[in-house]
Amino acid sequence: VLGAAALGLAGATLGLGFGSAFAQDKIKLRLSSPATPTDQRAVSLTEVFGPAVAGFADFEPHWNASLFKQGTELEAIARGNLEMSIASAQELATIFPEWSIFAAGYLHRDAEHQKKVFAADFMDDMKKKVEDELGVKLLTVMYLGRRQLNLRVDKEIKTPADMAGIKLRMPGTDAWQFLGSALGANPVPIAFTEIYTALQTGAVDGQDNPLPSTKDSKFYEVTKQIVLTSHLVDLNYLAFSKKVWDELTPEQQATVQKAADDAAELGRQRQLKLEGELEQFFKDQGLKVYTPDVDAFRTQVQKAYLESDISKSWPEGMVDKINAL
Ligand code: KDO
Repeated sequence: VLGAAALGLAGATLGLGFGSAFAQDKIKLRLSSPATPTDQRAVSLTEVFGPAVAGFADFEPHWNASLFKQGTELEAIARGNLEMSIASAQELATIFPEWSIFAAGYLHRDAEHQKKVFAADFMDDMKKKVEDELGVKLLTVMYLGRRQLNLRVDKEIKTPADMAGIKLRMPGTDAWQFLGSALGANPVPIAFTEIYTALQTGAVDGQDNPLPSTKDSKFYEVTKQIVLTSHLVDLNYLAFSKKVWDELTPEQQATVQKAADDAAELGRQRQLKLEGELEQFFKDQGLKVYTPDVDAFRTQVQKAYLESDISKSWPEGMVDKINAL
């Protein structure tokens, strides 16, 4: 038998426990996400998170929803079939309705506000419930960006009234569909990976995503205009299996936590930079890019939430606490 000693790989020389000198003893951290590998959240996780945990874990990301379909990842983690995902508040809201508060249009102001909200004391009970009841630990908040309307129709959009009859692709959960209706459109549920074809074939009249995603997934090739509604300052949570977390040593937990925060910060800075640069890119591609009557959109969207059953699931006083941060 060709032992480790024969190869000159005594564990002690590596400063590790004997067994842990071998890759197969590392923890496997599979992440599944519909994000493309060139999305800044993906790039920063690959460049920062993976190397930072490499001493004890193999980070194995699967992009383009190649391991699990969009929206099924949290359940996969809960069942022990997956270790990580880039979860949305809308996905959490399918299980814990109160999370729809973070899916509401015109609530978060910007990337810094998202960070403050995620770190606030009033989040503790909500996070703990997700850990205890779903077995998912939310490590950090990731910035996706300001969602803008991106349409294949020419019609100028000034107010929500102009959205009447527009088939707007939105992701497939109630919280997303509600936002589409609140914007005045007819929302159509379609997975992220199917958007390009849906736009190309005319199955929908438009989609909404932050500018970096619209560039990255080349939606500009099959659309004519971008309407800068900034209707949702969108976020994701880096979700981690609580079972795996509990098996880590305190040092490893600290390493994972720091790696997650560092990756999120780098992704946030890169995404913000791209958002600032991309307007010109789309104009150069021949798209119209303009700002509508944002106050009209904000007023209609906020009113829709406050008058709906959705807001009844929100913890008492939380909107005020969020606004006060
Ligand atoms: C989308 O499906 O439009 C969306 O932007 C929703 C987000 O929550 C996020 O999951 C994102 O897709 C994917 O990561 C792909 O970028």
